Amino acid sequence: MREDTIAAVATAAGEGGIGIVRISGDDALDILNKVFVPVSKNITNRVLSYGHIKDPITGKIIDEVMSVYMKGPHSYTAEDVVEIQCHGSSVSLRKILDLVLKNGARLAERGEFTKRAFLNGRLDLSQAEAVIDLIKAKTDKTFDVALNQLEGAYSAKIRDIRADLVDVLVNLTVNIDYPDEDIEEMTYNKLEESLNNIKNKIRKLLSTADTGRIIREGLKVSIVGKPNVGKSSLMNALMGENRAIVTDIPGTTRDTIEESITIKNIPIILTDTAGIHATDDIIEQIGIEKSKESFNKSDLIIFVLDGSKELESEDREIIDHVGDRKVIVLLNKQDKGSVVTAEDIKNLIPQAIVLESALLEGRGVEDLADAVENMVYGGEVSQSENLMVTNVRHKNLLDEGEKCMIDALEMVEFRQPLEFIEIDVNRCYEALGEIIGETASDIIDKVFERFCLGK
Ligand SMILES: Nc1nc2c(ncn2[C@@H]2O[C@H](COP(=O)(O)OP(=O)(O)OP(=O)(O)O)[C@@H](O)[C@H]2O)c(=O)[nH]1
Ligand SMILES: [Mg+2]
Repeated sequence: MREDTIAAVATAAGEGGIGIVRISGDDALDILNKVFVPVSKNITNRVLSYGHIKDPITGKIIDEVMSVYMKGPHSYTAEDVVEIQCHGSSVSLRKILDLVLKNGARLAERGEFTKRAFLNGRLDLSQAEAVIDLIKAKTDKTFDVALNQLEGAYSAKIRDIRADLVDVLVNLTVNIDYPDEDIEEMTYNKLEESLNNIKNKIRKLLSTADTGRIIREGLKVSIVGKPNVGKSSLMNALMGENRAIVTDIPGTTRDTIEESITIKNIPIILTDTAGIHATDDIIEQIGIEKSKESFNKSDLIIFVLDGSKELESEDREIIDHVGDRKVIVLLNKQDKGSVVTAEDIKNLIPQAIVLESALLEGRGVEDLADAVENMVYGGEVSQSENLMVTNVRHKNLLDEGEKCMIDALEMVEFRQPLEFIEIDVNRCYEALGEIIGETASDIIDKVFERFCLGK
């Protein structure tokens, strides 16, 4: 079946040195020939050609451009692709796109170029998803992990586990269908070993999911504490600029301030909050409500205390609120003395990481950055690892696969019939297949809806 030829502006909105209109489909070259007049040579596969975009009806020149034709299947979509590089003005881009649409293309939907690359078998689903992540990456690390996924290392892991599952399935089927034949006897012990092995491989991937999510979406961090302890000073120190107002008047920050920053290559969504305490001031009250909200939504709390003074009831109230959450306690104002000790805090919040600082003198920020890094990469994941589960859809499917293996192992333990075990092994195989798009159907549309136009 002949597919429509699609077109869209592939570069970001706004002004730029150049802008690109991309066309993909069987008519791409025809359309280019209608609207493009090369100055010298004819159009050659994969060679940039200089010339003008000219309306074939009015004869009016629209822009001076470079065009390239990439014959399928060696192109982004695996179809014939044309890219027209014009001046990066929204006027030029709009006019060229209009002309291309008038001459036989239709406007591409979100992610339709990448969807075609997937449907044409050039990318699997997890690779296509990596394209969105690459485009949206804000830190080197996010980019590297996405690139690794695009290059197929991640899919290879999934395929490897699926190959193990196929081995098990084949053995199961043979034993179910020909129980009396003289073939390799599938003992329950052997089955147990294979299933355990698969379960462990899935578990290992899943152990990267927490870090993976943070790498992709950013770590939500809230700076909390009673008024005047140095929360805004910390915000400014971490940002390297005077973003928040700092004064010696308690209650300076009345509204929450949210900023995106990067600490040790980890994307962080940092919120400075209003000092939590009892107040009659209505504006401050609203601010404090927002502080509590941010507190509850964050992945990590940085709880700032004035370490040079005894703990007050306001500090204790916040301590109660912390509960068993992830928290770094910063004993600030060490230049004025250290009255509160790490031990005092540990007795009240056992899971806390306690650090000392004197933000006025710029002391303690580096230790804090190290602590955040350790927390994110803590456990089994290392900074250097670029193979991670960053996608919630993948995580859910891996969770499901793991559960199937646990259920199957339980049945093996109780020597249940092989037919029952096969159902779980099959389901696991399907769940992992959905990650790379091999059994997916309706989910595919959902995935591509998340793309931007022109990609
Ligand atoms: N001596 C000393 N003063 C500090 C230190 N850190 C911050 N301060 C001072 O403490 C005062 C309050 O700092 P902020 O950063 O505004 O405190 P805050 O927690 O944001 O206060 P609110 O917004 O009112 O809740 C300012 O005068 C800071 O200069 C420190 O390490 N030592
Ligand atoms: Mg403040």
